[in-house]
Amino acid sequence: MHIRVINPNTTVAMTEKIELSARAVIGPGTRLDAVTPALGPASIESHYDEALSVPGILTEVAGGERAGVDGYVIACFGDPGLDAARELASGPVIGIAEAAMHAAMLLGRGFSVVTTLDRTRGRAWELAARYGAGRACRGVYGCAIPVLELDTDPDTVERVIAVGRAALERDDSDVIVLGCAGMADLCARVSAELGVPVVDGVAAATVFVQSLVTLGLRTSPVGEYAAPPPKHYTGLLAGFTRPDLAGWSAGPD
Ligand code: 5HY
Repeated sequence: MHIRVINPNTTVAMTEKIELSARAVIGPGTRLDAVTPALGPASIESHYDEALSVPGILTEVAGGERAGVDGYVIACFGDPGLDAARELASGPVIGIAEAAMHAAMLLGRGFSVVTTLDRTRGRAWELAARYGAGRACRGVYGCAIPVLELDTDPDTVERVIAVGRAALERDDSDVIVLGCAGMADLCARVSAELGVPVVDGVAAATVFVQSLVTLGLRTSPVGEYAAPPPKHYTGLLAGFTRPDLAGWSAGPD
């Protein structure tokens, strides 16, 4: 089985951290590649960033289809491009927010999300509602650390623990969801300090994709996630013209 984990931002150091988290949970027969798109934002902290991350994600899915990849993880807590990726991919595609929220709902009565910047909280609530976790999600909190400073800010882990502890108290929740792929390496430490399950969406999504592939299940090819109708794209996106018209081997690369 071959799983591709896509870091939707273009920061290689973050992809390396994401890869460590995913590699720690794959089975013996699973091949994993963690990829950094050649185009996109250095980090994703706004709707603008998220929108501009999607062509890079779809390029990595297209490349994965040529390479025979069986399933994909979108390793950004906004789950950018998830629906479009599902239309292109022949195997399952799971976003880390989706996976983390579903895992959290299996582990407790209510969860709280600890993310990076306050401005991304709206997106987390939107996804919680979309994934049927609107009631289980009891709070979303930023820790005022930009994505690319998670590794450099000496207070990061203490800050995440403090915000997590306050969230558990305030929300009367019993599970913490880490709201950024860049927090994957903090999971064990935060859980040990808070004494509750702490969910890293990268690991959860990787295991869920592996399970679906093992079950022989994939995204439904009919209806909403059927392959997109062939048409021409112009300008910067000319290379995204679907295979039916341009011959897939010439697709986005
Ligand atoms: C992430 N941004 O997981 C999100 C987290 C966030 O570049 N990778 C990013 O802050 O929304």
